Amino acid sequence: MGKALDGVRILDFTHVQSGPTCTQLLAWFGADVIKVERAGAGDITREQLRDIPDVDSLYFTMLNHNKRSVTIDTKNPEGKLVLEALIQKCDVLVENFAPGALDRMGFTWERIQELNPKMIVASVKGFGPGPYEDCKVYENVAQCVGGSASTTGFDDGPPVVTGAQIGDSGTGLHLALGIVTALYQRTMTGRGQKVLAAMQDGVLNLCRVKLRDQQRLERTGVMKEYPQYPNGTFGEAVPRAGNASGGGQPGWILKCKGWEADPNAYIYFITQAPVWAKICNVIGKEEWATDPDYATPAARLPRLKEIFAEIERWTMSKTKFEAMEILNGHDIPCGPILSMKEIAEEPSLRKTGTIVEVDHPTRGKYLTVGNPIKLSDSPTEVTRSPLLGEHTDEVMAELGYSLEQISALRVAGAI
Ligand code: CAO
Repeated sequence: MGKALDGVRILDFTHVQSGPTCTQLLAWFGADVIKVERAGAGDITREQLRDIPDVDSLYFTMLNHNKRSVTIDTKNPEGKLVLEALIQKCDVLVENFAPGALDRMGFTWERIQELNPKMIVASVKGFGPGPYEDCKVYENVAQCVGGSASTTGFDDGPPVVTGAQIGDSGTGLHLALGIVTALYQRTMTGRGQKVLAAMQDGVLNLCRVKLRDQQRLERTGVMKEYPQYPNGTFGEAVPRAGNASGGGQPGWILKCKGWEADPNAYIYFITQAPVWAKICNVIGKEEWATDPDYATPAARLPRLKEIFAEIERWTMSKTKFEAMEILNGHDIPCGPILSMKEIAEEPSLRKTGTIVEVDHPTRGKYLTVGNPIKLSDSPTEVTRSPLLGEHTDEVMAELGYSLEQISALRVAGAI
């Protein structure tokens, strides 16, 4: 079966996490992703957080599947010529260098346009145009400047970053959407364009509901679904809401059987209004279904702490999986807190290709997260990440270089 992006060639100038997640997705959709790396070193993540000496780290292998790797010194004059040849041959250049690095290399937007007017140039940067546009940015910086950290954690503690890589992988996802959109527009205009996904913007987009709450707070001074209500105080900015739900159906994380020993013996419980009577039945508080103090969502809001404490008395008598089964039997939305160990071992995730075992020539077998987006006409086969420079000769030959030219460029240190 063909792939959605068959025939699309990506010059992948990305490193670390944000850019590589984007080009990995494009590779999974069928694009030919040619990762350009620095000879001898490569993407810095190849050697970061290594668990096996001298072997590409899981950090690298899990972000660079289905790509080819070529090593080019893009600061070497002859290396620049090779890069020019690649620019002429590819449809999209994706990069997430520090601001200005591509220009300093000599590959400005204007120069790239001269070489290939159809080229789409897609970039991840920390910030969009403005006072911070020249700053380097990593994941947690993005979470802090995008509104996530100030709204995550508990009210009596400091801001907290989340384990979900919303700054890096989240922005990579935004960039991938920008790229396929630009490719679609190009089918009509015939022209390339610049695509920018700033990490601050990407995180803020994912924190959209918190900007909603900022405006609600300014208008009403209080947000009744927040744990600060009714006894705490609200300041000028959206406070940290602990484990409260970000939507209109109050929720909280509750202990389950075994919580004393197991840090993940918890369940997320949502007191969804349409199933309130069923919740009351399950936890043995049938009278709450009709008691005016508990029967309506509005009446429950000032009593959420008491209500969740009562529900927790019930969840503590069940394991998280028992609770999940019973509650779902009544259509009550909930979710066990799954550890990474449990997720890695979950057979249904293996079956759908969301968790995949991959074989690597120097590392052996390892687990990875496969393509989370499933296309019925473009199935994903996850293949291993490339070794550093593994495809240099192959790609050079495709660009029209002879064996002698390739040897000469290697001697010159260009590749
Ligand atoms: N040949 C020769 N030189 C190369 C090369 C190659 N193949 N590939 C890269 N380089 C050079 C670049 O030209 C740059 O040189 P100059 O500084 O002289 O212009 C240099 O390598 C380093 O690039 P960098 O500044 O991007 O790398 P860094 O490690 O200092 O910074 C990072 C890393 C991530 C902070 C920065 O790239 C950045 O802010 N990127 C944008 C935001 C982003 O994506 N952040 C997410 C990172 S994941 O948490």
